Amino acid sequence: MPDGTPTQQSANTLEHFWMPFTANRQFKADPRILVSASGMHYTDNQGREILDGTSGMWCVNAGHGRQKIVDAIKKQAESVDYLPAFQWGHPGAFDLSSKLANLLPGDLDYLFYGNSGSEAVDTALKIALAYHQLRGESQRTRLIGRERGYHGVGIGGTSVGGISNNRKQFGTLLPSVDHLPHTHDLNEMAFSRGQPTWGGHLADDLKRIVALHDPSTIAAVIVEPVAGSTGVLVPPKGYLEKLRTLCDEYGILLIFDEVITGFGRLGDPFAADYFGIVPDMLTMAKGLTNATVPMSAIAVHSEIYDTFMQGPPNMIELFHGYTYSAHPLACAAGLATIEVFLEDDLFSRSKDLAATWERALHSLKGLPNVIDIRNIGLMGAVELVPRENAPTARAFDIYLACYEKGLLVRQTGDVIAMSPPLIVSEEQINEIINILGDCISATD
Ligand code: PXG
Repeated sequence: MPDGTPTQQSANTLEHFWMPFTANRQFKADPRILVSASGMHYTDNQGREILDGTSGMWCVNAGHGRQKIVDAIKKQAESVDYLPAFQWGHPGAFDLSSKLANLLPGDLDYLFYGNSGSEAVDTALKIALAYHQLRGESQRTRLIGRERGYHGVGIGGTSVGGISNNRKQFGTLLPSVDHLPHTHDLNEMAFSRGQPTWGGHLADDLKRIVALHDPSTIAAVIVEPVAGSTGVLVPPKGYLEKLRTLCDEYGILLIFDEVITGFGRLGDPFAADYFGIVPDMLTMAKGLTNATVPMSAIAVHSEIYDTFMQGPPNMIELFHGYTYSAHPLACAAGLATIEVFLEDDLFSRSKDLAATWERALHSLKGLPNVIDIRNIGLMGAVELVPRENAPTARAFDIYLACYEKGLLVRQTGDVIAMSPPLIVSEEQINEIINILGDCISATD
């Protein structure tokens, strides 16, 4: 309506919400509406319980409706709801930063905040460019991502990302970007358990990129330690180690995008701990607040922070930030999330469950159309043969069938991906795998 008054007709329609990364018309013809969540389960608007096999979207790592986090958010909203993020501080922001610095490996001691993984990635890329400029190497402007990488939907993250559907609608994107090859090869690594033994040499492709562009033009390499969105691509043995060595050799910053792998997904606070490799910057989001309040963070090496702290002390050092950077509600949620993780030993829980998860997942080998199963920590994926002339349709049908049977999984391409909350029980792992197995068997 021109005057903005909702009509009777539109009040209850699904029409006006333009849903993200969703086939809007298909969804609105047959909607799936979730109305509440607790622990390991959602409840839909028909009153059915849905077992959460994906922690929402890789983010509700401590399980739904954690009272301590809810209470902390409430308390914060009642004391300071908001304050200017630039030139003002509140205790929660400093407290959360100190706690994260303690939790993070190596000298990743300084935290900058955004509200989403996408903002964290674009922030990290901008910090990389500014860092080199401050050091007198302003020609280092090239950013290296990886095929099948997902780094959110900002213009920077889309540019370094390696998913063609996410790129093709948006023109040329950033100009100075190149991509490493992805690390997945079904001929060499199908049904690997944990890290594949083949493929470490693929990191050497960075030498080719460096030879083409010259190292003096490259600012940063960004990778997900384990690629999540494109279907749990586990890094081959030796791959991340080699990337670290090459980046050091060429003066290139290494950024780990831990938006999915952070906060206990692999059985350590971060994948950097799990693999024993410390990047120069690390992005996190999702599990940071158990997904209750949007928040992301970029952890930087102290040497990077110190490089920015050289000019006159009254000058702003980094012309970057968001209205909601370190939002008080998000900081309260982040602090309470860390407490819940420590109280319930959730940072290491994936390690305890990884063998059970791996065994259960790989029991699906041999089911119709299954061409790969892969896992690490509490992440797992089952890849299916695409239907002729209908790529992704089989996995989508399986995804819908799982929902009908009360299980939430993720579908990406012809892959079903899973990442249950870290509070999952062994019985629930079996339930997830049994439902998924039944749905795979029942789908043509
Ligand atoms: N980096 C990584 C590694 C991610 O996985 C982002 C950045 C962007 O985060 P935001 O908060 O801007 O969405 C992500 C997000 C899926 C799925 O099903 C994955 C993500 C988001 C939505 C769905 O795989 N990852």
